Amino acid sequence: MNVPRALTIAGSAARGGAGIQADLKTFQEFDVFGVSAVTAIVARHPKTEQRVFPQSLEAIEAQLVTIEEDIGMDTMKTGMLFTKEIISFVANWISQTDVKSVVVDPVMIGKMGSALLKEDAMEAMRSELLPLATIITPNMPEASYLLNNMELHTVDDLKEAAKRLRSLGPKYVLVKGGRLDGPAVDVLYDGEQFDLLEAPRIDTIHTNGAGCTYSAAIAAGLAKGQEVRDAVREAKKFITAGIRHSLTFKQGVGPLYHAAYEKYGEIDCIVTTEKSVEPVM
Ligand code: PXL
Repeated sequence: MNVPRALTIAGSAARGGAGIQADLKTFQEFDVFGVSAVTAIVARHPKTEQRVFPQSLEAIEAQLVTIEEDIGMDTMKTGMLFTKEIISFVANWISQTDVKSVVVDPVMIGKMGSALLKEDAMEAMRSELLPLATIITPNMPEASYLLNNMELHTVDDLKEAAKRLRSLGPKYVLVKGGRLDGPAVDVLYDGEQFDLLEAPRIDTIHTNGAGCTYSAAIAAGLAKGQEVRDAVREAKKFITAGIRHSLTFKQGVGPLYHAAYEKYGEIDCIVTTEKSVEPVM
């Protein structure tokens, strides 16, 4: 028997709500077989205060070769890559595979405050990884950093950011408006059309892993053969349900609940479409 397969190359989040753990839980919810390559372990040591434990390129390569030889993949996503060396290595590996689609979540800072991308890695992300992406999924701070600190406040700003990010090479750009005032409006852009995906704002701070889960849900849809636009719409509903029913355990920002979409059903998400009007040259 066979089911669609999805690979995540990302960090391990010991708290269980984000990173590799979020990705694999999400793949499972969509009945997609998940495989993983861990780039770094995120957990805080009580004495040394160290929060990120990167893996060697050798360990990352071993995981990727094992997956390629034994399982294969229909689609893949990247999450926390941490260093420019890991980004270059992963970008080079992707360009030599025949994977059908690549979701790049340009992870930079975790909701628990850990720096998940080194400052000197931004350029490698921009020039080596983004051009290989079928879709990139930055939140507002990530979009801003990628665009040299562009100010983002309104949906129109997100649309402008999506246009500029698309000129860096990805086929689709999804700029997520989780930090807007008012409803959570995300902007999807493919060079011709903007889709605005609007979900009600849920009043909670417990959204750890929302970004990882969103991009993993998109990857799961793509693994199953969905079009990008359809995969994004379903993923938006999936994370909105997960945030609405987010979990609170002992301390810190709680994770969203990956089983919520399946368990509690659909959440309304309004999609509006606008053609992009380019100035005539
Ligand atoms: O949500 C961003 C994120 C991504 N990857 C890893 C993380 C986090 C946040 O905690 O730990 C590994």
